[in-house]
Amino acid sequence: MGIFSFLKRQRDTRQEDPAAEKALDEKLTRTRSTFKDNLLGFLRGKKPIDPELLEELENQLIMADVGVDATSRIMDSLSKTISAKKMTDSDSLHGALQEELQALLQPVEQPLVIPDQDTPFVILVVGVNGSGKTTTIGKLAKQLQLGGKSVMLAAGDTFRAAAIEQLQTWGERNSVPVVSQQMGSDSASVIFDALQSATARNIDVLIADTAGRLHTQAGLMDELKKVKRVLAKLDVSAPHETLIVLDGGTGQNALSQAREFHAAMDLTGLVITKLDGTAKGGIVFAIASSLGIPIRFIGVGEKVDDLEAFEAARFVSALTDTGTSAGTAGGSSSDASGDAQA
Ligand SMILES: Nc1nc2c(ncn2[C@@H]2O[C@H](COP(=O)(O)OP(=O)(O)OP(=O)(O)O)[C@@H](O)[C@H]2O)c(=O)[nH]1
Ligand SMILES: [Mg+2]
Repeated sequence: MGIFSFLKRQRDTRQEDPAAEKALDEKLTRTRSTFKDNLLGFLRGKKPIDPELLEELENQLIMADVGVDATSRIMDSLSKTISAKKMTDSDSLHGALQEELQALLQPVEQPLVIPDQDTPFVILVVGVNGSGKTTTIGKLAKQLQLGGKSVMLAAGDTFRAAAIEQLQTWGERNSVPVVSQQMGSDSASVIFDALQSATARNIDVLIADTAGRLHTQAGLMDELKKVKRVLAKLDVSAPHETLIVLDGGTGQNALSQAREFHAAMDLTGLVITKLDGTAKGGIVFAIASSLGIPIRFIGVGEKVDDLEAFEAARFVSALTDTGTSAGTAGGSSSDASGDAQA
């Protein structure tokens, strides 16, 4: 993409979507207040920047779930900015911190772009129990359709009848076909059939649900690897996206889940859900810093529209803007595109 279209898109998003920006802000309210009150509250007032203050900031970042790795990166960079800009009081740290947070997230802001191709683009959705996989699939199906794509769902969670029904309900809600077999059937075979059917019907995107599992359950992880192998028999490039759905409320646990699933499945994207809840929000930074896997979307509620393409600047300002700060996070570079599903 050329610099002009980049700048144009940036401008379009900023100018035309204040309502969307406000909505994200509101949905993240609880996460936002946890993050802000605990982390940023103590920066208020003109305290001198001294080693104690920096140590306290470091502690606050760790307590906000940002993690040791990301925290040390942020603190190193912040220290350099403090000396370069000769900053002296804590008020001025707010904007500098916003910039650091955004810089950390920018590399993982890589929207999911579905290319035009002759065969279905296959998205395999994985993760632990209850992280929000099936709900995210329902939301994503709607977004993709709005982006002009035809969608089919595969009920690859064959463990529980309720799981199949849940996906069927999302299918009905969005008027998209759902391929399923009865409970207890082989997950890989359901997804294989679905890809055959999607190919025959010229479907643009096939999204496959899978049962929640722990990375420690070796048999179940093998089952996921089998899904990949079986898909490759029909299309060597499938799945085109292996998406893990992580519950943002589970803190550092989400990070280790992502790491383990990545080792087994070569993840290509992440969705972090439940950021409308009491999640501390910092986990997003920890994951970005430690794994570098693109964050495609964030989940900010249970409704069909509560899925947002991940945008670093918007996320940081939603989390940290105080309304009075001169922080710059909302205004600098962001490939804030509306084509998450273009
Ligand atoms: N508040 C909130 N709730 C969510 C979000 N995403 C999913 N949920 C809820 O989390 C619960 C679990 O969601 P599911 O989509 O069933 O999770 P799953 O990963 O498919 O679960 P299993 O199939 O059991 O592994 C449901 O009650 C969802 O409504 C979100 O972004 N915010
Ligand atoms: Mg499910």
